[in-house]
This record gives sequence, structure tokens and C-alpha cells, in this order.
Amino acid sequence: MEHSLSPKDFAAAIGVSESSVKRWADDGSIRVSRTAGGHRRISFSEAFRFIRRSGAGIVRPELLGLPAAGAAAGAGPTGDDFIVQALRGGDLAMARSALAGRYLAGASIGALLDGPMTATLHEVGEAWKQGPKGIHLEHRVTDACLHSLNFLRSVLPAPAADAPVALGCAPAGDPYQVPTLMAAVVLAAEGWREINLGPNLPADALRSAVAEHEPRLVWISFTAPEAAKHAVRQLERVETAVRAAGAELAIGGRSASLAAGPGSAVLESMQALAAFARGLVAARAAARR
Ligand code: B12
Repeated sequence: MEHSLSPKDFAAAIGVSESSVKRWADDGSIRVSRTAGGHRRISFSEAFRFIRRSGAGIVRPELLGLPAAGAAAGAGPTGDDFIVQALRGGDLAMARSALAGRYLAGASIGALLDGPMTATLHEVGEAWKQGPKGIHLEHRVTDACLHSLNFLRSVLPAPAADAPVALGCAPAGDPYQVPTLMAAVVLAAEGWREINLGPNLPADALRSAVAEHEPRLVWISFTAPEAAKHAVRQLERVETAVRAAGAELAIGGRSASLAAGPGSAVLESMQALAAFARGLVAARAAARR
């Protein structure tokens, strides 16, 4: 079940009176649901949407699932460094809190993922060469990234009923979980209904998902070089299925150029993916006018 707050706790979280929150609920500024007993409840995702939109301050972040020290440090002037340290130390609560604190203070999800989260993973990728300690660090940091990404994903606003669908994966033989989940979170933040099929997805399974869900956008993230080279043979058929569904294909990742054919564009970053997705939405809106 989704986490939710009473008006009293939400008021305490942002340092306003409970009656203000009830007034905002009644005039529609905050969407509430009702318990069986008729009491108002505010979902975490609605609380996050309201705070980010209104610029409300956060007085008691722990009520939003964010340890106070992390939320404040993440939003402060050395926020990037704090996020890197929390992820590197495998401190799940601090990491999610620092990232969410920055997001609530107005940072874009794409910038946070391309910035401190990717920087941490790249740095850890060098530590791996130093032996078992580096390898265990690699696994621990991956877990902290997955935890933080799933937390952000759970507090983003639910997509609109008519939101476009995006689906994506990493290809067969590619075990990398983080970049494809990043793509899902970025697209969710853009208002898309995202379906992340995760790592190691056979091309046939991707084609079947495209036929079933009729997405507007399909992403594939390539990290493992061998898997990317193997995917070259499959990608053409995937592209045909994607175009037949009226969708666009967005590919990226450090080995994407090994998989890309002459006709496929490689996007460099999560911020580029967000811009691409916005472009598709704008093009559709223009076509309807
Ligand atoms: C975590 C990790 C692992 C974990 C993965 C765990 C998991 N469950 O996900 C495990 C332990 C499995 C692993 C295994 C291996 N790994 Co490894 N791994 C990493 C590490 C540290 C992080 C990978 C990651 O998640 N990166 C985060 C992503 C977000 O960063 P990014 O790829 O740069 O993505 C950015 C852009 O490319 C773009 N992007 C990415 N995808 C997409 C998709 C779309 C649609 C778009 C638009 C954009 C986009 O946006 C991102 C953000 O800016 C990297 C280091 C690194 N430099 O990435 C090494 C790294 C990839 N691994 C490497 C190696 C050598 C291995 C192993 C061979 C040995 C080992 N380390 O144990 C095995 C091989 C596994 C295999 N079958 O291929 C090398 C690869 C070198 C090469 N030849 O390419 C790296 C680079 C480390 C290094 N510096 O040597 N690894």
C-alpha cells in the first residue's frame, strides 16, 4: 500500500497549521483520499508534488520518510558531495533522503542521476580493479542506487490516465540494473507511464511487450560490451517492431555505439532522454492542434 499522511502530520512536516492543509485539501490544491472512517489522507507522492510545486519548506523531513540530516545536507551547497558519500558508504536512508531533499528543493531527476549517482558508480568502477574489497563495494553501491531510485519512483506523482506509455530494458546478457531503472524513473518524472523490464531481456520478450503495451517510447540501455555486440543482430527486428507500433526507440549506455545501426540515434544521458520524451509529447500535442 502507498505511504500516506494525515493532514496533521503533513502540516507538521512543512511547518504550517493543520487548518491550512485542510483548506488546501478542500479547495483542491492538495489531492486527498478518504479512509473508511472519512478522514483525509495525503499520499507521499501527492505530498512531494505539492512541496516541489509550492516551494514549501520542510521542517520535519522524517515524517516524509527522510532522515533529517540527509534531507538538509542533500539540499545544501555541498549536496552532490553528500549524495556521493552516502551512496558510497551504502547508507540507504541518507542516500534516498539526500536525493529526495534535492528533488524537493527543485533539482531535476535527470540532473541528479547523471550527476552524483553516475559519478559514484563510475568511481566505484575503478575501485573494482583493486580486488575483493572493490568488488564488494561495487555490489553495495549498486544496492544503494537501486534503493534510492525505487524510493524516488515511489514518491513521483502517479501518471495521468491518458499518459503515454514507455517501456524498456537492458538486453539479453547484460546484467546492469541501474541504467534501465534510471531511465524508468526519469520518464516517470516526465509524467510517462513507465514499464521497466529490467536487465537481461531477450529480444523476443521485448517485441512481445511492445505488441502488448503499445508504447510511444521504447528505451534500451547497453552497458555490457559483449551483449551489445550480440544485440546488433536483434536490434533491427526490434526497431521494426517498435516502428510498427508507432513508437520511437531511444538507445543509450556506455556500449550503445556497439549495438547501434547507422539509422539509430544514441542518446548520451538521462537528461537527453528526458528532453527526447518531452519532444515526443510536444510533437503529439502540436499534431492534435
Ligand atoms: C555496478 C557494476 C557492475 C555490477 C552490476 C550490478 C547490477 N546488478 O547492476 C556487476 C558486479 C554485475 C558488474 C559485473 C561486471 N563488470 Co561492471 N561495472 C559496474 C559499474 C561500477 C557501474 C555500472 C552502472 O550501473 N553504471 C551507471 C550508469 C548509469 O552509468 P553509464 O553506463 O555511464 O550511463 C550513463 C549514460 O551512458 C546514459 N545511459 C545509460 N543507459 C542509457 C539508456 C538510455 C535509453 C539513455 C538515453 C541513456 C543511457 O545515462 C547514464 C547516466 O548519465 C561500472 C562502472 C561504470 N563506469 O559504469 C562497471 C563496469 C561497467 N564493469 C566492468 C567490468 C569489467 C565488469 C566485469 C567484467 C567484471 C566485474 N567488475 O566483476 C563484470 C561483467 C558483467 C557482464 N556480464 O558483462 C567495466 C566494463 C569495461 C568495458 N570493457 O566496457 C566497468 C566500466 C568498470 C571499469 N571501469 O572497468 N559490474
